[in-house]
Amino acid sequence: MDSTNWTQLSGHKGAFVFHSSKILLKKCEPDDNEARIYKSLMGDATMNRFLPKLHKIYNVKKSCFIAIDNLLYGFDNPSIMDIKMGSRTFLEDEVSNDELRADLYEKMIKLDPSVLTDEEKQVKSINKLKYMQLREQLSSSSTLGFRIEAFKTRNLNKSKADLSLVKSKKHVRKVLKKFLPTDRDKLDKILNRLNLIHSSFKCSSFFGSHEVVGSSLLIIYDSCKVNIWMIDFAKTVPLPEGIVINHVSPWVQGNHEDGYLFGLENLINIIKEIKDTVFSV
Ligand code: I3P
Repeated sequence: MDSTNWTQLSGHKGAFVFHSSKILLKKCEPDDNEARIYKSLMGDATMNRFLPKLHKIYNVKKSCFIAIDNLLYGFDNPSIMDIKMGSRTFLEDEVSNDELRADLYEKMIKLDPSVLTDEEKQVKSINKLKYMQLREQLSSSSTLGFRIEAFKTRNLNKSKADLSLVKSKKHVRKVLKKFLPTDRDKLDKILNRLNLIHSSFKCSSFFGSHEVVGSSLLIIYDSCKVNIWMIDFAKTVPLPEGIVINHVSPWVQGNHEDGYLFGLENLINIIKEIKDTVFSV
């Protein structure tokens, strides 16, 4: 594999540099938090099998890069789906950021102008918290605890712009069905791996002490293989002292709940339903 047949489905443009066919360099933004999280998780024997391997951390001038496994290596023209986990996609710190942004207003106008207030329309800008909360409410993040960010198969290529309004369970099921493999063995492998991530996450001391925001599950399969990885930890942060979360309960300001396991349980159930309908006869 070379950089011409590598695919970045979503996330910040330019965040990746092709290092070799097996290794990618990812720029950690806005600070080196993601590098620290990868480093801790690599030492966690229950969780490290679900992440791309971290090879090295580079600090270049004021930027930090991580050299991680290219998850697409070894797949032949794979189908890929990025699922953003959790019912909350912003950090509690971001709640107090009231900077008004015209770029986010422009993105929201394209998505659904009816959700903007007259005042916001007048100033043609909104703050990031409002934008992120609207994205959660317009998609399935708020109700199901995950949203499909993007996917590609041999015949279909759906970007964030196509999927931002996929909200109801029925709609999510329909989109997942378009993406998922149709053979029983691969569907079973997907369900087994998701269940394993769920049980390991639930028992992990790392995830018992961190909130996980804006992280994704990446499902990849081709005609021979299927696998799922946890990626994107820029907004995975230690919980403040004295705070305990279950990753299932709804968020209210100050409780730090992220809804990761709530989303994972819903995802597993929907894929089970799809499998049951496909193989009901
Ligand atoms: C972006 C998405 C990114 C977020 C970015 C948003 O919205 O939520 O995760 O970056 O914020 O604009 P969308 O998916 O609708 O394009 P962070 O995760 O780094 O906050 P940004 O515009 O401040 O980069």
